[in-house]
Amino acid sequence: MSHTLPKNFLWGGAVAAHQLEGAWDVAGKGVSIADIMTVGSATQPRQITDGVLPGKYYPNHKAIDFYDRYKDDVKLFAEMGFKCFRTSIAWTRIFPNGDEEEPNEAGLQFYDDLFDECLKYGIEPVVTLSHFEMPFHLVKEYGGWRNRKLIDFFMRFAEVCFHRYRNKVKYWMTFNEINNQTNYENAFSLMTNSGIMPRPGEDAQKAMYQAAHYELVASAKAVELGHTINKDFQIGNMIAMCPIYPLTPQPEDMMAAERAMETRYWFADVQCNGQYPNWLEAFQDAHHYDLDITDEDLEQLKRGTVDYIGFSYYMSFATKAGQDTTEYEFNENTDLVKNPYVQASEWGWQVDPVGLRYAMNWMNDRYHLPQFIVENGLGARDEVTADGRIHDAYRVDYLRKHIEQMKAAVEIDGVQLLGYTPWGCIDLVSAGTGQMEKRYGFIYVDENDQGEGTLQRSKKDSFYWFKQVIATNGEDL
Ligand code: P53
Repeated sequence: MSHTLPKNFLWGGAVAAHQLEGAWDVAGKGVSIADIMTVGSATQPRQITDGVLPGKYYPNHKAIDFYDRYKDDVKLFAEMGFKCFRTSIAWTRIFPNGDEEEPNEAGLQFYDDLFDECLKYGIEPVVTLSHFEMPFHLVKEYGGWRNRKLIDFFMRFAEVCFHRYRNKVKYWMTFNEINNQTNYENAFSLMTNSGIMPRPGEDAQKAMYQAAHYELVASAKAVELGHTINKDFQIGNMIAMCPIYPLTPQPEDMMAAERAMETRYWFADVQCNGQYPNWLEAFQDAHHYDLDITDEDLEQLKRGTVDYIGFSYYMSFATKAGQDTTEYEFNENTDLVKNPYVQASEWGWQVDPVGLRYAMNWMNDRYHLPQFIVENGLGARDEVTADGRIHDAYRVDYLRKHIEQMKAAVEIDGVQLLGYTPWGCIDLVSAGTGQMEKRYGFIYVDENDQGEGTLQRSKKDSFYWFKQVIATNGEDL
């Protein structure tokens, strides 16, 4: 067992197209679901509007204008010593409405240029196909992922991307945080994962299970197809990993936490093991859901298991048993409780570095696959001091503690880990709130929640710290 991180460990940073590119209607790009979400705050959810309405502020339209500034930004990533850069391909740059036959060449060219710019510095692109930014047209015309046709539209997009970038991109992921929709009562989760706005009287939980099934079939198809286009492709899933602890050692609490974990992570069971877990089949039968799941689909799931598990890790959750101690049905909207042993951020995210090591071990025991931490970080307010610097010791503290636990998981527990890409390596638009001032970056961007500012980039203290971490392969924290 290695007692250090592997030599070729992929240090880097992570972003998603819609959160930083801007240029939302440039060069043929279509309207995505991110383009119809307004700005919110820690207490005020983002509004999801029916199209782009006049008089509303949509922060993703401009974002940080990475589309025009990517050369300068990639240069800063190179200066930090990045070995890889995780981003997504905006589906609407390639297929503006999602149901076209032919892709948009200008969109394809943009990612060719971006990937070339990364490769010039020896930075390997790590690419998510679908990261909360599907074409809005597919929501309006087809009902989003409620509709089996979405599998074909997604596959057209995936095939074009795999083929076009087959010699530039080796590491891929299919759907970002596919399991966030466990919280099917949350409008944001259902929209970002599945393009679903619940209809009056609709059973949102059932709609979620149907949509997730189609996405899982599409994910498996993409894995299988990708390997025929380039056998060296490494194609992963992407899970939002928030381990769920029992609030007390009371057996019923333990059982509630167990079922909560099953409910939040069965998506990974399907993608890694190639089949639905037994409890879920029983659950869906008990609810008389009668979903459209064919034998052919189930065969497809078996043929498209992933090469690695990509996951985000920000926080842990806790739960306790409710009245129902037979079924233990977990409703993420109502069944989470505060953990008294950890502190939460201003946005209520419970900071728990040990939870990262726990989660890595949990997944390792369950899936026996390499892992890739493709998001981790602290959303916080930063202050530019009189000397023009940003002293973000709190961010360094957060990342250091998580890297320590990550190293323990690798060096002591034997987890195979491909890399570590902290989220929002350059400040960008928050997915959850649409804010700029919930910042994650090593690089500060001068822009506020209303989109005002010069967009100028500056290096925070954490920039120099992370550079040293990479240079010493995680030895000097
Ligand atoms: P923001 C919820 C729980 C965990 C991760 O999130 C989540 C979410 C959705 O908000 O999202 C991931 O920007 C996601 C990124 C996102 C990042 O975490 O809400 O993959 O797109 O920006 C951080 O602070």
